[in-house]
Amino acid sequence: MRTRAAVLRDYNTPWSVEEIELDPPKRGEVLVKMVASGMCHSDEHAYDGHIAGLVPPPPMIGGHEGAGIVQEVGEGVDWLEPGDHVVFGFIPACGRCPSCADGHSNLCDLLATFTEGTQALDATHRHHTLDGKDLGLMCLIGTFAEHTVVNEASCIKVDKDWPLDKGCLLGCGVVTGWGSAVYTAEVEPGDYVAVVGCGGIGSNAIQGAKMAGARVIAAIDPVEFKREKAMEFGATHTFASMEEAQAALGDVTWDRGYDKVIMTMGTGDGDSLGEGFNLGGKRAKIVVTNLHSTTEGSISVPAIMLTMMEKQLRGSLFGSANIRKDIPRLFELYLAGQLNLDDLVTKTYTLDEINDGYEAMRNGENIRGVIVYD
Ligand code: CXF
Ligand code: ZN
Repeated sequence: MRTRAAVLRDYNTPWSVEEIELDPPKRGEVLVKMVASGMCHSDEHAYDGHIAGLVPPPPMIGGHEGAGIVQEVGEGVDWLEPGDHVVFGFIPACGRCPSCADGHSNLCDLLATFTEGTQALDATHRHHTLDGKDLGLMCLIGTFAEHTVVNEASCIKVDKDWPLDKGCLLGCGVVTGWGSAVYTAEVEPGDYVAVVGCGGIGSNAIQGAKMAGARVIAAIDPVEFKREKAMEFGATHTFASMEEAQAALGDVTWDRGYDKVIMTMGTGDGDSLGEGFNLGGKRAKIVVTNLHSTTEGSISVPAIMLTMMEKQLRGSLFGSANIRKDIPRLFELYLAGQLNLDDLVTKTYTLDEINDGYEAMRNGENIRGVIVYD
């Protein structure tokens, strides 16, 4: 069939919204008509080449935070049928690999296929340009498309009454941020928490820290609008920079430092991580959720403090969460009024407006831009 998608034709060139050829689903695959897709910063990293080697090279279809309606299922898919509503997990969960079996499906072995962005079944492509070139898929899903074909391992079935234009955010940003606080940082009642970077991930780290009972949540971001939103999501203090936060450690943390520091900047870098590390106190967990460039080879951390203060540096992928447990769970928290998804969506766009959405991200105007399909 023919459909339309936003294709990255080359690094640092605007997303090309074009007709593509889409093959039918094979065994274990599903054809989905997209309803909505969040515009995460990681697609910007794919665009600018910061995570080259981790995601498919151009030409590729972007987007990894989406939800839609099943149109057709391939052979052997017996738990989904046309009409079912699904949210995609940006990391598939095969259920069979050691990580899945061990309860860490966010590290599913299918992650190894991210680099090529081919189908998990047979390492071939279902998406092609009209002149016959294969198109890789961001995170094996490619949600910047009106229709896509994905492996069933990426699908989470949700109730048909639940709003997919908000639920799409659960596929990456919301669970990643919330889980960074709740699971990776293990925020406890009374904790002093710093969240560095208050976009789509950081806003949800703040919500997670609040839900877990943090006493202080310091939101650190240079953009005033994001600091204002952070207060609405549950921050108790705001700072324009880590330097400012460092200067206020005496006032805010009795000079003890933060118990948890969660790094959720647009792009991480070694020096910033060092600054974040220094905000932590004794036994602090410093959580690295934001992506650093794949070419970065060092970080600036005073390693002596790993020993003398027992500080802990922890990485976090998808907030150490589990797509099958946490996507429905957070959707229910939203429906119960306990998690705010509505205010995460600053602006909606059509697929044709995708470059405007990313321009707004670069200008710090959006917490999340969301593409809504017809
Ligand atoms: C990233 C993780 C690395 C691959 C691309 C997606 N996470 C979420 O934004
Ligand atoms: Zn993402």
